[in-house]
Amino acid sequence: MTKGALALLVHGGTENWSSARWKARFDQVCRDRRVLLLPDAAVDASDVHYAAVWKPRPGELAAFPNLRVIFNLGAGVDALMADTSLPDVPLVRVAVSDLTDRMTEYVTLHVLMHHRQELYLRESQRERRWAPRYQWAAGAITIGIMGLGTLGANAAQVLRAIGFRVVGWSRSAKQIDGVECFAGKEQLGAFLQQANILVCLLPLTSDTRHILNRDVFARLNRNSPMGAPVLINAGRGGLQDEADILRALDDGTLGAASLDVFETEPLPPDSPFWSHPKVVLTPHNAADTDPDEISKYVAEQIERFESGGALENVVDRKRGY
Ligand code: NDP
Ligand code: OXD
Repeated sequence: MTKGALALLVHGGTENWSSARWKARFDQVCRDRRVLLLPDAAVDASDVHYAAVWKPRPGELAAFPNLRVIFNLGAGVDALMADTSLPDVPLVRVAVSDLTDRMTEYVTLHVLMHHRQELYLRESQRERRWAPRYQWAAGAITIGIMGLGTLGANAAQVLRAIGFRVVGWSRSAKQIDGVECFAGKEQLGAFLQQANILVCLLPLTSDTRHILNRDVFARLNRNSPMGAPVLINAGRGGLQDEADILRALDDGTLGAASLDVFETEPLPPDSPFWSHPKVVLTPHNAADTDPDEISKYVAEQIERFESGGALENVVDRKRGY
């Protein structure tokens, strides 16, 4: 019996989202299944049982009447959740150590960069100024992590092992060794008032949109040797109020920001973030999904599903993540 086809729809537009590269990897791991790179005129939509997607266009997935599972080729599903015609089949997201480790690298790099006063030191170097400032210990800084899921929990543990104090905030209560955990709207204030560096690893949902706003920045802790608190956002651009970030940087409410994600991506050339002296900007590449790892992850899930096993990392559509 021929196996149901897998449709591949990737619209990332960057090197990592080269559809030819993803197709080659899926062809290798799905040896006895047809992998159809869309848009492809020769596709019979009824043959498609699985879709592996990144940012499909709204309505694109509704074209497949026999779809059984949608695999999002990344961790965040906000783009899919915005598609009102998304077929009502299980939606699986990426949660694998390869991606988690990449994100933890990004978070650790940027936390250390601010903690070790890199912006000041690079400026001193450019100006040929030998002017060391006192360097405090990691234990003097509290990192507040918003989102204690797959990514946030791992970053928390690594930062803890380096010696930072770590507090975290999530929707439901959590227990993580050595990390003081807060949950829900009622405990947001208690969480914020401890954080010197705020790391955001939340999903973008109707509850979290623009959660990184002036009110939140004003409630962060300013009593560490760093003085003004720092924001690091690698979740989604829609989590941040960008006008509020700029105002907070300019009036000193925030001391600096590392931003990997933006409301509009690619970031427009005239955005003030490009040249802001207190902003460390990266082009949404904190944690790439690797075609080798993720094609294997999808192929294994399909095999298990077809043998009657359970899918892993299925999105809760009501929660939106
Ligand atoms: P998870 O679903 O594993 O974790 C999400 C966390 O956020 C959970 O702890 C959840 O709480 C918490 N959360 C969700 N909604 C709320 C809320 N309203 N209030 C408080 N806490 C909330 O996701 P991941 O850790 O795998 O990924 C997080 C996000 O990171 C992705 O959605 C994506 O947007 C982004 N990302 C960015 C990348 C990049 O390169 N920049 C790469 C990969 C991901 P609870 O535990 O109680 O459910
Ligand atoms: C993801 C991303 O969600 O890369 O995986 O942004």
